[in-house]
Amino acid sequence: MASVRNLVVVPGDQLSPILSSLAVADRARDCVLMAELHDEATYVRHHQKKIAFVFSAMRHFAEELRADGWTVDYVALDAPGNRGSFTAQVADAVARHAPERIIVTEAGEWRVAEMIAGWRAQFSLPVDILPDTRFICPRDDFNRWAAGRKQLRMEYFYRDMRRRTGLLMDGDQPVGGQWNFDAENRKPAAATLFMPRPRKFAPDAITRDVLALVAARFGHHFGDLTPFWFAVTRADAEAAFAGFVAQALPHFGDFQDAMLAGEPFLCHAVIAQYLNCGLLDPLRVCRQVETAYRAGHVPLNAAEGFIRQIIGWREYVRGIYWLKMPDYEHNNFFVHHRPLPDFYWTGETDMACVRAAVTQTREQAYAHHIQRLMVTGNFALLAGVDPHALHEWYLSVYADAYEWVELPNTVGMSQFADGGLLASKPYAASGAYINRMSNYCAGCRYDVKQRTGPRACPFNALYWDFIARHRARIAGNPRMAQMVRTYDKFEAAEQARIAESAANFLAQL
Ligand code: FAD
Ligand code: DLZ
Ligand code: SF4
Repeated sequence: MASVRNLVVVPGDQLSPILSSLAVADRARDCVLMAELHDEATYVRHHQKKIAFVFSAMRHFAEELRADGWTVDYVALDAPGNRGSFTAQVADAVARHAPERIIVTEAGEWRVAEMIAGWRAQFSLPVDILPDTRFICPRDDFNRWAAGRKQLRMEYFYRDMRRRTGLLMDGDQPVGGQWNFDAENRKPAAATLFMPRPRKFAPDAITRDVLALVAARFGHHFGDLTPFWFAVTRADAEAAFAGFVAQALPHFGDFQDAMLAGEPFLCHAVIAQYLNCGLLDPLRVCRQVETAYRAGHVPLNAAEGFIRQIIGWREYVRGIYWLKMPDYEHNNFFVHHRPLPDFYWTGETDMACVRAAVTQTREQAYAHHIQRLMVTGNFALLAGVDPHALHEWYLSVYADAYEWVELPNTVGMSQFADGGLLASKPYAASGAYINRMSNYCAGCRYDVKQRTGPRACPFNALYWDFIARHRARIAGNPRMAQMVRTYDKFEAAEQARIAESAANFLAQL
């Protein structure tokens, strides 16, 4: 091949035509490198659907770029000589194309950023690492916002993002006179609710090839590969999002925290996998939601709730990740070391709520936020599971999982392993919460009303045992102190029954 001026490296989570690396490149003289990598599919054993989704979306994006006049050097997983890592593939591409310079948009994950940091010395070439402008808050801006603050609360960061983007603002005031309408949200859903469904897409020839490849190479990984219905092109991801806005968004706020047996998606958008690999643009989807609100199609609590998840939580956890890595992943405030129970992989447990979350995770590579936070996350916290083992599980099993977003959600929000940097209190709850927000308990072998004994919901004794075990660590937290006082009022015999029930349950895990 003729030598090219610049080699533009595009990883599998940067499938956006507006990418900063492409913006500075010249399609007439530069070459884009994309590679399906064994190392990236296996650094944790990703769900089969996730690997198929990423590979197929990459292949479709390469087609999109070629149609747009770019030269793309695309290395498929089974291409002869594919050495399986970013650095090895870049080395081979440098040998093939003899570029003058490498250009890359900053990596989404610390691990990959470390590899890229070594390229300048390794290849004796200039390497331009450009900011990822798909995020609304540049990393430096987040660091400046965080500097000197004792507590990094999302709500204040979110208000700044509203002002910065102008989303749902009337001048310098929030639309509706309030920043946050969560008080109107959090309703349990009834089984009779009209249930929107995420738009599903039949695999085309490219996806069918990928499915065969993934079955052959990664068939031993967790998760069902088929039926495969994710969008793998920008156009289809946008159609899926338009379907959400029309059908589910009006109820998004109301039922955001609800769970229903047999309904994995409820009124959620099911778009994180598209946002995180670049098929959808975060700011653009928020603007579409604002337009739907201003046109009177969706209520304010739904529009505000949705926009907060994206310009608030999504941007905020990314800021925390880059502020605190690499140490953040090893936080373990409660000193929890229990291995992850097997039923996180098999779904074989009598706890109906956990079984439902794990089963749909295996089938769909998806569970919504409350299932992740208040079922699998909550159980792990109460049972004292090692937060790092849990982190690797969440990173493996969801189609939308990338470390920059998964890690702060797991270590910070779900496990409180950072001691409260991210969350104001541990998201620990007894079975009563799950019973209030779902209909799982009605079909469970355990009794959610019983606190102790062999038929009692395990979340109950584990919850009070968690309070007792960690009282020294949590009593100073104003939002937990009340629970410590309640525990203290239990009779000694009840406290002993709680300890015994929890110990019996944990012993048979
Ligand atoms: P919706 O509920 O419809 O929300 C819309 C969008 O808002 C999402 O697509 C997502 O982009 C954003 N969003 C919502 N909540 C969060 C949040 N807490 N942090 C960041 N963005 C948010 N999200 C990921 O994208 N990848 C992950 O690997 C991931 N791991 C998680 C692990 C745990 C333990 C927990 C508690 C949450 C995790 N989340 C993760 C956040 C959230 O659960 C998912 O973004 C959401 O369930 C994706 O489904 P959805 O697209 O239907 O979201
Ligand atoms: C998640 C993922 C997977 C499964 N496979 C690839 C791949 O083959 N090639 C690639 O370029 N990227 C892949 N990715 C995304 C990366 O693992 C990683 O999450 C991002 O590059 C963020 O730094
Ligand atoms: Fe889950 Fe307990 Fe309800 Fe069973 S009774 S579904 S274990 S909360």
